[in-house]
Amino acid sequence: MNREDRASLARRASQILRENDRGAYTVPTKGLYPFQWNWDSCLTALGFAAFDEDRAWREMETLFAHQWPDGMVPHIIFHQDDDGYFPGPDVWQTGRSVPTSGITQPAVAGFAARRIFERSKDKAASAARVRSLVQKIDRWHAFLYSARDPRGEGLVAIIHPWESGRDNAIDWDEPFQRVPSEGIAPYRRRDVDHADPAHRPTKEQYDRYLWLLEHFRRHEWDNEVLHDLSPFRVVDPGFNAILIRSCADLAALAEELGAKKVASANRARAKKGLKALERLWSERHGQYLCLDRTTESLIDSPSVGGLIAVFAAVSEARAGAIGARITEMAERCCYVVPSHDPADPRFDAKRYWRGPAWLIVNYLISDGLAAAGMDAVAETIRASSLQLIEKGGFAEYYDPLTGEPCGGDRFTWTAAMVLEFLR
Ligand code: 9WN
Repeated sequence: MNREDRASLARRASQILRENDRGAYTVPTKGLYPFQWNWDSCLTALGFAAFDEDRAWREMETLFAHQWPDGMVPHIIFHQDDDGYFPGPDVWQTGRSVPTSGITQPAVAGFAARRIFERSKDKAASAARVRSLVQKIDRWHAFLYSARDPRGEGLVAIIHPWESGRDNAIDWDEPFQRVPSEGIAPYRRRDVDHADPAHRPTKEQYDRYLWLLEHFRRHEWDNEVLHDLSPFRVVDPGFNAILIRSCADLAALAEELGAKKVASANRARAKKGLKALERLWSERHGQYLCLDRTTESLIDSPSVGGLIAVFAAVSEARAGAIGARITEMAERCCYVVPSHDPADPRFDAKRYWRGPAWLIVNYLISDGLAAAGMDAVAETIRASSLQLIEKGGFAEYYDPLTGEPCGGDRFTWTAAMVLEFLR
C-alpha cells in the first residue's frame, strides 16, 4: 500500500469514528448497537488518540463514570432511550441512575490507558487526566479477582458469554447445556432486524443468555453471590490474558505516576495470573483452551480465545506455538485470524464468533506476537487485516475464507484498529 492509499484509509477510518461519536462516547455502529459498550470504547479510544487525544480520554472517562460501587464496569451504558436493541434497560433493571447492564466485558482499559499515555504529546495534561482513571481501573481489577475468582486461583471466570465479548463462541456450547431456558419472559430480538439472522447467535443461545440475565436479576445483581450461583462459570484464556496484560500495563503506568500501591498490587496480580494461565495450556492443540469451572475440565474447542492469550507476556515457547498455529491456519484460509479453527467441523465461516475474523482480535494477537519478537507472524496478521478492509470496508467481522464483510457496517472499533495498524 503506498502513502496515498494509507492516508486515504486513515481518513475514512477517522470519518467513521466521527460519525459514531455521540459527544462523550461512541456507539459501535448505528442501528445495531446504539449505546456505549465497554471494550469497544477502550479500543476506540486508541483510534481517537491518533487525531484527538482529549476525545480519547473522554471516551474512557465516560465509561468509568458508570463504574458500580463494587468496582464492576458494566458492559453496556444505556445513555439514551433506543428500542432498537434488545435486551434494553427495562430487561436488565440494574437500578442505576443512568441505566447499565449488569455484567462486564474484557478489561482492556489498563492496556489502552498506558498506550495512549505513552504516545501522548502533552504528558502533563494527560497525567492529570489519567491519574484518576488509574485508580478506577485498579478497582475494576480488584473486583474481577475477588468476585470472579473467589477461591483465589489467579484465574477469573466469566458468568455470561456476553462477558467474554465472544458471544456465541463454540467454547460455550458444552457449558451452555447446563443452562436452562424454561420460564423466561417472552421477548423479541432486534439484532435480526439489522443483521442477517444466519450470521447471528441462534434462538436457543438467546434463550439461555436471557435465562442467565433473569437469574442474576432475581439475585439483585449482587456480585458477592453471582459467581457461585451461576450454572455458567467459564475461565476464558482470552479474557484472562487481556486482564493480565492490563494489570501489567496499569502497574507500569502507576509506577510512572508515583502510585506505588496500585503498581505493586497490579504487578502481583499479573504475576499470579500468568502462572495460573498455564493450567489452560493444551499440548494436543498447541494453544490454550477454556476451562469449565463447574466441572474443572478443559473444553475441547480450539478457538481464538486460546490465541488471544499471547496478548499477555506468556513464555517464548507458548508464544512460538501460538505463532505457529496462526501461520499454519493462514495456509488454510485466505484471511487470518479465524475465531475458530476451520479444521474443526463445528467451524462456521459467517456466524459471528464461530469462525469469522475480527480486527480487534487481530490487533490484540499481533501486538502480543510482536512483543514476543515474532514480527513476521504479526505482520501477516496486520497485512491480512488491511486487505480485509480494502476489499470489504469497515465491517463488524469477516468471513475468513472469502473476505466477505458481515454484521454491522461502518463499525467503530474496526475503524479504530485500522488507525492502529496504520501507525
Ligand atoms: C452483546 C458491541 C458488542 C461487542 C461484543 C459483540 C457484540 C453484543 C450483542 O457487540 O455483543 O454485548 O448484542 O451481540 O459480541 O464483543 O462488544 O460491538
